[in-house]
Order: sequence, then C-alpha cells, then structure tokens
Amino acid sequence: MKTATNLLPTLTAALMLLGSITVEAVEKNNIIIILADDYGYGDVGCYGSKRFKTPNIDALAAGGIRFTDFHSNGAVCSPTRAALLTGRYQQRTGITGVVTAAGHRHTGLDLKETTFAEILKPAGYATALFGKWHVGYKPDYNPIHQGFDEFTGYVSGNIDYHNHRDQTGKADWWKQDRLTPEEGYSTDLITDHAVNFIEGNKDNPFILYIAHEAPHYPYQGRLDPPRYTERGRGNDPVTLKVYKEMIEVMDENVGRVVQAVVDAGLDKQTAIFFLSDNGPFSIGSAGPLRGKKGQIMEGGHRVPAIAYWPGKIEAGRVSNLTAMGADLLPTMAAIGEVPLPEGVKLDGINLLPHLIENKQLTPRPLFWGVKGKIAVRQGDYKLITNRSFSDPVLYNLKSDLGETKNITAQHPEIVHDLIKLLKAWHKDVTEGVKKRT
Ligand SMILES: [Ca+2]
Repeated sequence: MKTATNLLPTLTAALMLLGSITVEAVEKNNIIIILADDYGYGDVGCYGSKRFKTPNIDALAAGGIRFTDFHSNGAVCSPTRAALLTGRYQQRTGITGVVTAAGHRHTGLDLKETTFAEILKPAGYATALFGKWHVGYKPDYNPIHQGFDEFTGYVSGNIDYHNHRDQTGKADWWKQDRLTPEEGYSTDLITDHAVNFIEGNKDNPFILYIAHEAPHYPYQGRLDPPRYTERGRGNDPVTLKVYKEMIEVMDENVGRVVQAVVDAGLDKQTAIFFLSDNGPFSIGSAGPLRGKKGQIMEGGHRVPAIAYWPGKIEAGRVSNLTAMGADLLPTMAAIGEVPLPEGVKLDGINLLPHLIENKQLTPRPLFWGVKGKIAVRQGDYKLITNRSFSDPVLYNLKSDLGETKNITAQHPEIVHDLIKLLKAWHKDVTEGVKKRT
C-alpha cells in the first residue's frame, strides 16, 4: 500500500495529465448554426429590409461576413436540410421533396448518410439539435440516430407555435425520440434549450444546430391563440404585424444565443453561422430577387447568410462568393480539425480559407433541382431548364439579378456548355438513387 508521501507524485502526474486533457479540449472551437425557416433575402435589416428590425442578426453581419450570393440547396425545407446535414447534393440522398407529416408514409434521411454531427462527435464534440428536423418523421429517423446527443424539437415541417401540434393535428414536440410536451412559444423554447446547452458545455467543444421555426406559418406571435387543433390546420391569416413579430422575436433570440456564448466566455472560440433554408413564403420578401419559396428562380434559394467568429473572421466584410448550404459540412470539419468521411462523395467545399484569410476559392458550378426544373450557375450565368433539357433560359445575374432577360439567343455557346454540365450533374446525382420522400 502506498503512503501519503509517495502517492503525491502519482497524484501530481495524474492532475497534470488531466490538466493537459482539459486544455486540449478547450482549444477545440465550437460551432453554432442558426437556421431560419422561409426567411427571405429581403427581410433582414442588413440586407436592406425597411419593414423589420433585426439588430441582433445585423450585429453578426457587422462583426463578421455577410454573404450576398449564398444559396440553400433546396427551395423547400427538407431538401435543404438533407444537403446541410450531409454536405452533399440532396438528390444523392433521395430527399428531393418535402417529408410531410401527413400519413407518415415517408421514410427520411438514410441512416447510412454521414451528418456533420457524426463527423464531429468522435473528436469529443457534444452535439445537439434544438428545433426543426424535417428529414424523417418516424422515431427510427430521429436526430439521435444521426449523431446528435441531444434533440428537443419537432420532426414535421411546422407546428403550432404554442400547442406544438403538427398541421395534421398530431402532437409534435419531442425530447430525443419520445413525444414530450413542453410549454412555450417555439422560438423562445428552442432558444431556452440552446442557451442551457451552451452553459452546460462550456468546458468541452460543442456543435449546436438551432433550427428555428420562424417565420414559417402558422402565423402566430407570443400572445396569439392556437392555430392548429386535433383536426389540423385551420384558418391561419397572416398580417404584417404578426409576421414582423415572428421575425423580430427570432432576432431577439439570436441575440440571446450570442449573449450566452459571451457569458460562457466562448466568443473567441465559437464560429456562428446564420442562414435561411429557402426563400420567403406568403408576405415574406425576397428583396430584388425574382421568385419565392418552392421556385428555382433566385428568390427560391438565394438566402441571407452570415458567418461570425470574433478574432478569426474580420468584422464588416461583405462577400460575393457563390456558396451553398452543403459547404458548411466541410467548413465545420475544418473548424473542428476532423477528417472528412471516407468513401463519401461530398459536394460542398471548405469555406474556411475564404472566411478567415479572405482567399478567393476556385470557381465551380452550382446546381439546383426544384420540382420539374433544374438549374446550373456558373460565374455570372444561370441556366434553367426542364428535365428533358428542351426549354433552356439563360440569365446574366451580374447585369440582371432579377432574372428578367432571357439571353439564350445571344449566347448559344454558353447555353451549350451549361446544358452539358447540367446533364452530367443530373446523371451523377440521381442515377440509382431511390426517392425517400
Ligand atoms: Ca423552409
């Protein structure tokens, strides 16, 4: 048996080891993604909105990078989320449409797909999603099976902000994979969980995915009555007053998250991304862009997007880099210094050299598929056509951001080249893939 005297060196060595482990863990950087739902390019203060005040989101832009040419991969919720989670075009995952709550007949994001939570977890990251999942309704497809240690939120596309029923009338508020009712206005409730998570994980690295409901319908402010009953979605009128409240309450909650990071002393080691999952719906505005949610025009998928990381990202930059949601997974892998998944065809690229060193990245074409339409973007040009490639329209987004002048006749060679790219991409991402929505 050891005496107290000769135990001391052993104890000291153990404490030193413990100390070095703690220091190493603290040095890993945290990542927070805040995803708004159906939040239009024209409805953010720093993107020129005159209708709504968004001082907290604007502060992220003022302290970081505001992207002017950032795109959601889908023009509706589920496809965008599939791409964001996997770093791949959603077509490869089979999630090409909305995974609706109605009838429960859909599957969801294949458990074989590798999410950003799964690539960061092995490096010691605590992982959480609070808010909307929407890539699998059944418990088998719950976020806890896709790398998230913690999930509190809803699995359908939208819920009553107060009673948390989905639009078919079913209860849809979960803790992990169990229905667990909680009181609260969803935007506030999602943030309550996020703030608790930040406080509880200040001594270890974390990735926190905050998927807000706002400003998706139903149109309800903090004091408005329920819109959904056991019979489903009822009358759901929208007014500018309520829409404004929904956006401004979300902004306030963005501020709460940033404050929680500061309070935990983590502001220099936490990268925060804010973006929307697709274009605006209803009275939402896409600003100068043509089209809205569900459309292949810019208004459907060019979204507000901000990257904020004090001390790493220079404040007040505006970037015109053409980028997409699927880029976040490789970017997060770089931030967390973890390897990319082996044997997985990724489409996103690591944006970190652009974010922190202002490097110009190698230009590449980007692609979208929305309902019967597909589109390719290369440089200033965007070509949209149907799936038989027979009715191309070509726009120059630099001179015509609003997509008003079809210039196919003036540029047959560009049309030819872009269709060729589009055909190859379409074949690559869809061949052998089973639809999962
Ligand atoms: Ca959406």
